[in-house]
Amino acid sequence: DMTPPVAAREHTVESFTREFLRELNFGRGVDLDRASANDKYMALARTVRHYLMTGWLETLRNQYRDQAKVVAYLSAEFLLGRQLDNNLLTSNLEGIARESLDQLGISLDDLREVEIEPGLGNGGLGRLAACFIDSLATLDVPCIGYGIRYEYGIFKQAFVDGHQVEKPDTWLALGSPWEFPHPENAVTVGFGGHVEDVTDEDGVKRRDWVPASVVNGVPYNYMVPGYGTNRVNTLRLWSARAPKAFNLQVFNEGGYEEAVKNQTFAENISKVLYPEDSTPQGKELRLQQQYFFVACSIADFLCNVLPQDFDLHRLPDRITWQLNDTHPVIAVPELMRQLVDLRGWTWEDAWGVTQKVFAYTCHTLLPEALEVWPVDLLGKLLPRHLEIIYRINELFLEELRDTYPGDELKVRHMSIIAEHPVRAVRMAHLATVAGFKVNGVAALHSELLRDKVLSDFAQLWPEKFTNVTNGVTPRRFVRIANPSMSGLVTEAIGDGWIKDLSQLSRLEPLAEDAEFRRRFRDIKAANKVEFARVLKERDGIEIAGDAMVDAMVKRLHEYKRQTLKLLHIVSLYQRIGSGALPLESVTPRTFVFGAKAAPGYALAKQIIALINAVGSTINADASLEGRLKVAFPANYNVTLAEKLIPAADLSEQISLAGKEASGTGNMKFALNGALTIGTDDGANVEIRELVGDENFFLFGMSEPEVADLEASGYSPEAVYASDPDLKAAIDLISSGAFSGGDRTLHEPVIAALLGEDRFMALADFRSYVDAQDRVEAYYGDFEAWSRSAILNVARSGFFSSDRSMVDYMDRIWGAKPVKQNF
Ligand code: 26V
Repeated sequence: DMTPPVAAREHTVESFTREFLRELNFGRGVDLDRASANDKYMALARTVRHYLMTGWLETLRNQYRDQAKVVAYLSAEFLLGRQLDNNLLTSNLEGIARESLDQLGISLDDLREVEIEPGLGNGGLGRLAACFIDSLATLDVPCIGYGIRYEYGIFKQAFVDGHQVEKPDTWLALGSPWEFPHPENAVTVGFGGHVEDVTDEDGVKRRDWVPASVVNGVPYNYMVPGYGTNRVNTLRLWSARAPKAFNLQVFNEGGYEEAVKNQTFAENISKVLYPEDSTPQGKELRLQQQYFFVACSIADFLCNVLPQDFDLHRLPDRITWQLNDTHPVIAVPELMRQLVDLRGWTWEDAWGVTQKVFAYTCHTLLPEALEVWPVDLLGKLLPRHLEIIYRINELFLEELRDTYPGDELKVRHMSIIAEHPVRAVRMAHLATVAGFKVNGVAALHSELLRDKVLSDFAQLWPEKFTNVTNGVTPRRFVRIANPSMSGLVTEAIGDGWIKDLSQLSRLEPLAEDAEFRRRFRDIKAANKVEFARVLKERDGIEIAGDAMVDAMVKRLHEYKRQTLKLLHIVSLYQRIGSGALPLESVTPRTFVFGAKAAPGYALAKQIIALINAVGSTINADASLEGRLKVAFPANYNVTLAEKLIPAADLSEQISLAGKEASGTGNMKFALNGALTIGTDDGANVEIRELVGDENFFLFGMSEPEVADLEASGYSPEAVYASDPDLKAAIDLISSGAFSGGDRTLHEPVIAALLGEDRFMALADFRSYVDAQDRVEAYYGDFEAWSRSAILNVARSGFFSSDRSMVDYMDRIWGAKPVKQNF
């Protein structure tokens, strides 16, 4: 009998209480009166997990029986956020759990605060992966997420004198109740060594990789429950271990130190998430991580997920490997090795299958973010894979020379191997050659990929290129994060929107209903009070409960232009101080920043220090009467996002046009009734198209205008000299007004702006400040603002990740939902 102790529909307070106490007593070994908050949280998590178990087992059983086509989402990052709320929602237990705990004198809300979020991602790319697996489960699509169980996730950010300091993220310290380790299913992965020619019994010659060391990958399974369905998919994260057998052998040779060294080598691999976002550092350990999780995942799928007797020639009917950026692209030569070296397939057969199972999503446009691996490094770590890549390239270049005879320049440009500055593998080219589809993450981004970044490839294979605009899960980012607004929406249009976000359009007429607008405003106001409470408790930051909340939250990067936001704030401050702007005319505003800088990105860290310096000066200036505040809570993460976004009035999406691939924060804000001030970039383009010009504050150059200005020669100095407000703002910073008179402290930031200003913040300053004036004027008309806010919600249903997943199914995967009976 496979039925777990708790049946799926046994949803009573009594049974819940029984399960909870059983977990507390037998699982934790404590009595209720002695239990710590962590004990109670752990017991609660285990209890909720039991209720999801029936669905998980049934999903696995059905998949084993039906062998439906599976999507394997290969991603080095899954930025999951807290699990308890989502799992309470999908198991339909929130009310029952609350009541049960109430009866025991425990507050559910207190226990929710105990959970430490798994921060296994940097930002947009990792969070997108988490939204996608949520949507696939909800849509009843068979999916396995494959990734890395980092022992330390994204660093914990602290500020010391306004400067970022990184601390280790010890998310596993108090135990991790959601994971299921399976050491008995460990997979072995090789590294280093050399390649030999061997001839097997039948006289067939093969290349044989003899690794110098091996590492075990232990799978940790996580439930990925769908909403409103019995399906529970699996996220499988790999943790690296030293294999016992290997150690023993070295021990026997008396090499204790060697043995321990190998242990360290192995366990370092999944030790820590690389905190670089968009500038790959080319570190050996990172390549080890990439190969480690990819090799584990492919072996797992071929040997454990597929039936023993499965004919791998039919692999394309069973799986698509979706490559989340180039991080997992080493999967391509790994699958070739599996088929050619380990199973004796011909190159042609293996390549035929390989070309039908991989699809590649590109998430960037910045040239410096495109991964390349020097062949020295790759060849040392993965000698056989390098040979396979060379062979793939050789055949590809032959094809190119046939198509474009005599055009060696084109051949050189398109080659998988770059020759300068060092010989290196261009992972995006490898992904594009091997993948049957290549997609960008928003309409503009996909267009630019096709016409600029990968234009040669798009010319050769136009049908390979497609777009799938990103989306976000409405469960976490609306239903859970914004329960009050969700209640209002459900009251108005029913709860179908949670699974079919396009239904939000039915709210449109209510934008004209004064009573509805009032209730909508009241909810926003209450969310602000709640956000203010959280900031006070979490960070000791005090903000007004009723000021406009103007939010810019995203990784710190020059292209995202936090400096442009800062120049606006400084300019306001300067104009108020000089008397040019009467204080009474300024709308009370809280400028909220959230941003981590990559630890090695010096300028980004200086920008953080400058934001904090401006913030402390403004916040301490009594002459402002508290009208302007800067709140920069440290360690912005998914948990804080869920509090901030429902409270926001204004969403800052101000990247230089043509640089932000999509953005997903922009979607979350719009769905929670914030208006966007933004450039014509990434998914902003589509947001504005859908919500309408009247409900969006557009500013700045368009992408073609940026290209023109770049071509004609951009001079930030000239812009500085010609705009008195801009000049005054920059001069105020240079004067040391925010650094106790020190004129050198913030000089590097100013020098970057006045020198190259790579992302043209100065060029867009005037247009940005003018748009902010329009924001101020519009905000004063609170009925008009509320109408626009409601229309933002009503018209943003497109940005559900459920819709993104349907697009992936239609345009890329050919996978279909498989409904399960309840
Ligand atoms: C990430 C990393 C992380 C580790 C070190 C090396 C390395 C190299 C490149 C990258 C690329 C990061 C790309 C990325 O995160 N793109 C973001 O993807 C979001 C989801 O599609 C999208 O909304 C953002 O606009 C885009 O910047």
